[in-house]
Amino acid sequence: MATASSIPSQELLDQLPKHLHWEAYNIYQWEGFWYPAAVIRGMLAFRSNYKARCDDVILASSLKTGTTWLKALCACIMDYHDDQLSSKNPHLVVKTLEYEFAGETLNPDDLSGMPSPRLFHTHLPYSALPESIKNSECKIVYITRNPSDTMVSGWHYFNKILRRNNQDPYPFEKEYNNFCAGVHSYGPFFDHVLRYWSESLKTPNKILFLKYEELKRDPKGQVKRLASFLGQPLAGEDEVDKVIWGSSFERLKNLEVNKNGELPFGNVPNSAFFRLGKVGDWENYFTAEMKQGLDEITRMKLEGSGLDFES
Ligand code: PAP
Repeated sequence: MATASSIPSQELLDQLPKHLHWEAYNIYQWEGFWYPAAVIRGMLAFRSNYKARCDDVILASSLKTGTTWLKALCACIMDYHDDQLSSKNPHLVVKTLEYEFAGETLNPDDLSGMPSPRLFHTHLPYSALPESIKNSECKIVYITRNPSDTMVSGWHYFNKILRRNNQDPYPFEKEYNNFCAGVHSYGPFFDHVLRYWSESLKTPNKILFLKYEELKRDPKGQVKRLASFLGQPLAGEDEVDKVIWGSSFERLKNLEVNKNGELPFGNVPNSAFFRLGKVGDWENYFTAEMKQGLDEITRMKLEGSGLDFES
């Protein structure tokens, strides 16, 4: 198996466009998207080693758009009688593949020995997925969120994990500018979203496109849609309600397992994934000019795509 430790070399990384993320570490532009070095290494190992099965389910998202929620929802739907979420953070129940490959915690035997259907996640853009995921019959579920709330959520998250020792918060305006310029981990946000959107229009039986705000507004309708897409239609309203409660922010945030401890990859506190869980928090942070600016970028980027966001 190609390991993630040495490829690409630091020498090669040094030739790429780079940006100092949050005064903490470099992110590099690779094939149009920005990543930390470890993620590039994990992505390359993932691409050369992952063999999709036709019944795999791959969840996909850019950062802070509802990943934790989608992992929990799918774990509830696909593992209905075994509530793993009560004792494990959703990110340990459904692993993010490029992180696993970066940490070399997955080997071919682990992967090939897993029973079907396998459920995984990736933050990678569509263009960076392994060919076997694109070409097999496996399913992809993508979740996105309005860009203003995504940006605010990311600012809180990185303050929590990168500014730990009573440091001042990272300037909000700087993060806003980076987000608008597309220079952030797994960015540009709009390129990430639009490619999955257009692929979902071309192959709706392969890619389901979900929005955080729609899940909030119509959880029953969206959960039924998700379960049917996964080939696991829920038997009745009770089952739908159980999935909604089992994966809910209110439940997960208050579980001991999510109040304490850290994830192994990046030493991220489990609690960092559960902050507010609402639509529209941007209003508490954006100036009128900021909202107007990001709305204008959103309008230009989405023009003609048929995609829109609620905020
Ligand atoms: P990730 O990409 O790093 O995995 P992700 O889960 O996409 O993060 O985003 C975290 C956001 O989802 C947080 O939003 P906030 O900062 O605006 O509060 C988090 O609170 C929210 N979140 C986590 N779990 C749930 C859930 N079960 N239901 C609704 N929102 C959730």
